[in-house]
Amino acid sequence: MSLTPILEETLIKRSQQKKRTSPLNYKERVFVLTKSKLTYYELRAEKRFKKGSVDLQRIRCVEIVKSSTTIIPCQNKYPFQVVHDSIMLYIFAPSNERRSVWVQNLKEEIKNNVQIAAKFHPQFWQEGEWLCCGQVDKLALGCEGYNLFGDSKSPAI
Ligand code: 4IP
Ligand code: ZN
Repeated sequence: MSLTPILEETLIKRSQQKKRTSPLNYKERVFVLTKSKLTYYELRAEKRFKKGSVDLQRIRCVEIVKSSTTIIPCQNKYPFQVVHDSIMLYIFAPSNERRSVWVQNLKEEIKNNVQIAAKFHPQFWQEGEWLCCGQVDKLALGCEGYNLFGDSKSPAI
């Protein structure tokens, strides 16, 4: 049952740059959300090859990325962030509507996580700084309070 996909869609991701030497690039991947994981696959010759996976329990924040003043160098222009451990996974949706669907569904699945962030960065980590607050430490504490269901489009009940 937990393997049944909640959402499945081809989106674009930015490389997570887990190592200092990791390249910065953007890849089209098939994302699959289940009750336990967010997994992404490369699609080649109509076959799926798993490239990575995030345990939902490890996610600390899911939110849209405010990017009105940023150039987005890939086709999809509606970014959202999935912060897991100390890693930022930036995913780009093709429309505001699809982004909202992903963000709302992910938030629903992580709402009982123990380690939800108290603060987050509303803009990108880019070229060695946080565009929101100018901090130059990738691990710097977020500069804005994080409310899992505090979004004005979906007020807390
Ligand atoms: C890779 O670049 C891909 O972008 C990987 O994404 C990404 O891993 C790697 O980041 C990055 O080095 P190359 O294909 O040019 O090698 P994908 O796994 O979707 O193919 P992530 O962790 O983002 O999946 P690092 O940080 O793992 O090196
Ligand atoms: Zn910030």
